[in-house]
Order: sequence, then C-alpha cells, then structure tokens
Amino acid sequence: MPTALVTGITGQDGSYLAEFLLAKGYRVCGLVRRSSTENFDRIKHIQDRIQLVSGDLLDLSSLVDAVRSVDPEEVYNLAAQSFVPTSWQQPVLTGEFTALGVTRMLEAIRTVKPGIRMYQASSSEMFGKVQQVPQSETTPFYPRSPYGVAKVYGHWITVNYRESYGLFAVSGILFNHESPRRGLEFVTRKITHAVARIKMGLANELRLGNLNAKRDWGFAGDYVAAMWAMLQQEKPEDFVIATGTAHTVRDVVEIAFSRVDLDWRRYVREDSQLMRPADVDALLGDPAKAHKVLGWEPKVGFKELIEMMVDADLMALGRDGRGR
Ligand code: NAP
Ligand code: F7E
Repeated sequence: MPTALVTGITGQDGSYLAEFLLAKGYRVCGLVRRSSTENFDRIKHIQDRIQLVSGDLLDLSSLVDAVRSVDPEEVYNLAAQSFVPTSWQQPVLTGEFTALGVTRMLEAIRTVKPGIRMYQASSSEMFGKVQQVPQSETTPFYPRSPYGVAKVYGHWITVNYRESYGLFAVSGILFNHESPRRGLEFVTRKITHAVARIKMGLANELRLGNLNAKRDWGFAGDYVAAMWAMLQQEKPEDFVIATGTAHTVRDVVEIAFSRVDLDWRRYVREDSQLMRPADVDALLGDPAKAHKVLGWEPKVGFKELIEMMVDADLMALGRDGRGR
C-alpha cells in the first residue's frame, strides 16, 4: 500500500485528493497546522480513514518530522495562502507560505528521503498579464499579484531542485477549479452561495467586482486526478491542467441565477471596492500536453459545475434550517 503525505488536506483540493488516493488504496496522511478550533469540515467524512500529523509550512523542523514519521512515497504540496486579494494585504506572509514554504518542503524531502515524488501546486495566476493565448507549459510568466509572484518562486524552486538534486519534483500549473467545497470568498462560490441565500429569502443583494474577468474554470474533483497522474510518469515533467474554454464572471452569474429562475440584474451590484489593484483580465489554458501524455480529460463542464454548486448551496442552507 503506497503512502501519500498531503499538505493542505483541510482545503478544497486536499479533501478531493485524499478521497481520490483512498479509492486507489493509498495510506493517506495529511499535514495540519495548529488552530484553536478544528477546521476539518471538508474531511470529516473520511477522518477515520486518514492520519493527520501536525506541522506548518513556516516551520522546517515540523516538515522534517512529518516526512520522517509518515515515510511517504509521494508528497502533494497543496498548502498555501491561496486567496489573491489577501496577498496584497499580507504580502510577506503570502511569500513565507506560498513561496518559501515550497523550499522548506523540498529541503525536508531532500534531507529525509530524496526518493520521494513531490507534486507542487502551481497556478495559472503565474501567467497574469498573459503573453500568449492560450497559455501552455512554455508561455512566459507575468504575475500580477503578490500571490502570483510567490507561486512563480514556488514553481521555479521546484524545477531547480529537480535539476540540482535529481528529485522527482513536478509542478502542476492548474487553472481555476471549483466545487461545492470552494472557500466562500472565491467568486464562483460567493455567487452560488449568494444565489441560494437570495432564493431562500435570506439576502437581497450580491456585490461583485470585475464582471468582465475571464477564467478557464473546471471541477476540482477532476483536477486532483491529474496531480496523481503526474507522479506516476517515468520522468518528472510539468503540466498545464485546464479545460481549454473560458467564461466571464458575468456568465457564472447568469447561469447561477437562472438555475433558480431569478433575473440577476435585480440583485447584482458592481462594487469598485472589490476591484483588485491589478487584476488578471483573462486566462485560457492549453491542456494538450496533459491530454497526450497523462491521458487526462476533464469530465464536468462549466454549466454543470455552476449548477452543481448552486444545488449544493441550496441543500446546505435547507439542511441547516435556512442558514441559521
Ligand atoms: P485552499 O482551499 O485555500 O486550501 C489551502 C490549504 O493550505 C488549507 O488546508 C490550509 O490550512 C493550508 N495552509 C495554509 N497555510 C498553511 C501553513 N502555513 N501550513 C500548513 N498548511 C497551511 O486552497 P485550494 O483551492 O485547495 O488550493 C490548493 C493549492 O492549489 C494551493 O496551493 C493553491 O494556491 C493552489 N491552486 C489552487 C487553484 C484553484 O483554483 N483552487 C488553482 C491553482 C493553484 P487551514 O485549513 O489550516 O487554513
Ligand atoms: O477571482 C473576479 C476577480 O478570487 C476570479 C485561486 O484559487 O484561482 C483562484 O484565483 C476573478 C478575478 O479567483 C469578485 O477580480 C469579480 O478576476 O475566484 P477568484 P482567482 O483570483 O482567479 C487561481 C488559479 C489560484 O491559483 C488562486 O489560488 O473574479 N471577481 N468580483 C471577484 N473575485 C472575488 N473573489 N470576489 C468578487 O466579488
């Protein structure tokens, strides 16, 4: 039975990846940081089948201890400060988690067990002000936020440890992926959650920033399969993971409101406070290499994804007694 160590297991992707690896017969261990209250909502349904070890990307010795005690064959480094607007408010901390945290994990692996295969969660935010359309593994980076800059560092340090020390360390350049487990602050979930609240009479307005921003949105459950596939290859290589289609924030709004038979124009307000200092206007991925080499294809389409999220938010509010 192979063993995987997943950092960020309490996050959206960590929870889907843990389910995926359990189904493949892995022993799954997750790194969790200390908190005054438990934050295991996304993994409570599998908690009796996974093992949690304590550690923090800020603390190298905790990563060394975690790698030593778990003794994994594979490490999936998903932990990060992942919300772009927060990266302007906390740029140094974002750099510590999202950039230097990667070096700490690579150092822990190099020191304890250099034969480990490591996946690094890189991001389409590295393309930022795009230099080519669509974006592929060879498109130059031009990040537009402290988060994007930190991810570029994480990407290149992964490449560098591969080239310097021969580690099997790969970087997955994933475009936006969403699900009912997406954090409430990200735009798709903010919209689907608000639509459910409006439909149930718990809210009457949704304030949004840039409605024209375009993203290549896929389903998180599909994307974790690509992470695993990258670590099963003969040689370590980086991959773009995307659907190859892009939509605007306005498209998300239209699909979400029409799912509950409401006219979005009555509820959505544009709020300049929600505009970013420098936004990424449009991202579109070219997943041709992943299709060809990994045999990876996304299964859930854009409309199905947004409707799945609206339905899940409606159910959750209903189950929770109208959200109270
Ligand atoms: P997420 O839901 O925000 O989860 C982030 C995870 O990182 C949480 O488990 C969090 O733990 C953990 N974490 C944060 N700081 C940590 C620290 N100092 N030490 C240990 N753990 C820490 O993010 P996600 O959407 O699942 O994304 C997973 C990864 O993929 C991230 O690296 C993200 O930047 C990257 N990515 C995401 C997307 C996307 O569209 N979702 C696209 C490209 C790349 P707590 O629960 O304790 O906060
Ligand atoms: O914004 C616009 C906003 O916060 C998408 C992270 O997982 O994907 C994610 O980063 C777009 C932006 O995701 C609101 O300006 C309009 O253009 O959902 P988001 P993101 O910034 O693309 C990448 C790949 C990651 O790696 C990140 O970790 O939507 N937008 N109005 C809004 N965005 C938010 N959050 N809230 C609004 O009200």
